[in-house]
Amino acid sequence: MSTALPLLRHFIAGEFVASAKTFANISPIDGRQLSQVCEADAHQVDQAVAAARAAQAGPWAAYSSSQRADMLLRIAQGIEQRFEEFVAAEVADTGRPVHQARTLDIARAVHNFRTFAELLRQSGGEYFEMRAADGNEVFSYTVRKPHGVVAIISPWNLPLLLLTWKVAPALACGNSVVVKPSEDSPSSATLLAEVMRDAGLPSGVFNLVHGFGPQSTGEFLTRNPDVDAITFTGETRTGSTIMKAAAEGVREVSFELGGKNAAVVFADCDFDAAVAGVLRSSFSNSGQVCLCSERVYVERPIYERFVAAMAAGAEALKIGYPDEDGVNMGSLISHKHRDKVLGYFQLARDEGATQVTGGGVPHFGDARDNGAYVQPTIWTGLGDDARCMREEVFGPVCHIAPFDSEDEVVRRVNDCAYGLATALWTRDLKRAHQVSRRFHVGMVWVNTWFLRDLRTPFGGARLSGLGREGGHHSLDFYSAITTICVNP
Ligand code: NAD
Ligand code: 6OD
Repeated sequence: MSTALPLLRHFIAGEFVASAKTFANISPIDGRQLSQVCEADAHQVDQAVAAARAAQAGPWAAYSSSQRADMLLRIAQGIEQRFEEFVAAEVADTGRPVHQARTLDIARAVHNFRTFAELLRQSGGEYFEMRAADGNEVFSYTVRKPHGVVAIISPWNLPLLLLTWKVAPALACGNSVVVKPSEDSPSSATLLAEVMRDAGLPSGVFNLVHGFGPQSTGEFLTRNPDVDAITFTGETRTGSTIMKAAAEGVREVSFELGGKNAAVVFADCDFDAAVAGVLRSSFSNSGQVCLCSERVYVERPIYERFVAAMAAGAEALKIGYPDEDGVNMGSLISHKHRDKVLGYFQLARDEGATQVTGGGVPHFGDARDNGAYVQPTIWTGLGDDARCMREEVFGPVCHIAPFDSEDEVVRRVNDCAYGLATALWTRDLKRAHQVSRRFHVGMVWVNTWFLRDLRTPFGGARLSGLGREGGHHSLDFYSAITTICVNP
């Protein structure tokens, strides 16, 4: 007896609606089809934007900032109440270990709503006094207003975490949103729409449209002239395309894009902590985190020992089913992405890399052989100009190279088109402070990685992005500020 697959629908003006056109959502765990997903056409995208516009100017505009903060807390609570459903949805779509979905992805989604509720309550305007030419004491102050309709386009690598990181501050500032999650991870966003409805968010404030990017839902959304601001996380090339669309109408944009991040390990580091840290920063989420370290530079006196320890650590990582005991790594997001990663494995060999470990596809002898797995992989021996040293792979892979001086490693790290993050491992904190500010990146970690206080600014330099979100930087992006000058 065959069971009908779930149909994931759009959420427009407070209703779940279907499309004539659909596509298959395939789990990368074992190649099983999870659901059929609707693909929004241009008309449905326009309806979502119109619903967002009407709700923003209507019922949502009547909410005070304190009422909006209460709403964010209800949404956080709604996710918590269905926590395990969100975990299951995220795991099935992406293949990540269950413990990661619990402790990082879904936990952070809850935290995103709570943090921006709190920030909203604490945020205020600016106030200045000056004496005018006639001797009068005039004062100026600022007020924040929503932009109106914000389009949020998100990737598949940390689906709910990255989506809610933008939805929470956008709603906090009084905007309505139209969100388009990645076609490769549509499930948790659909659950989020149910949570929004059940939390009592006015219809039309949160709209969800599923589909692809070019010549599909994503492009229709960015081209809609009634969208006031666009926030996007994804590939640099896509960001560039979206920027062209946003130029029409001079719309606000915020971009979190690709990276080719470095880890720098000085000889005075806590060796075991550095090995554990770089294993994490290279292989977490199967290397599919924009902040992952694909270039590792190690000071020469500890280079050979470090490479050996990394190889042993990578070989000890357990790849498997998301709910297996002790599993460290799941699958990649899709077979298409695996083909891209395997293409880089081959390119590295062609470019003359020494493959220290990995480089292939694990064999399981069960349904996982239909999944999208690759081995954690370490290369050495590539020159800094190799394509594998310059292009983002976005898989569980790093290249380890030796260095001899601080100036040399700063120059090599900065010789990169991207500028997202660098991780530094040293016991010398004076040096850490001095070196950190020399990197042309948005974020430097010292003796840690991916530790994020949501109040801090987040974003990239160069091809890694435009603008900053996080804390009041998010409130700044998601609101328009008016200055009012009063001569009393
Ligand atoms: P992607 O750019 O292919 O897709 C991201 C989203 O954009 C998807 O929803 C997709 O459907 C949509 N899209 C694609 N083309 C579009 C178009 N022409 N118009 C409108 N929408 C379009 O990226 P991806 O493969 O989903 O994600 C991986 C990339 O994201 C990596 O490069 C990674 O570094 C980057 N990333 C960056 C950050 C960061 O914070 N800087 C965070 C996560 C991921
Ligand atoms: O921690 C965050 O809020 C954030 N934006 C992380 C980005 C991870 C990239 O894959």
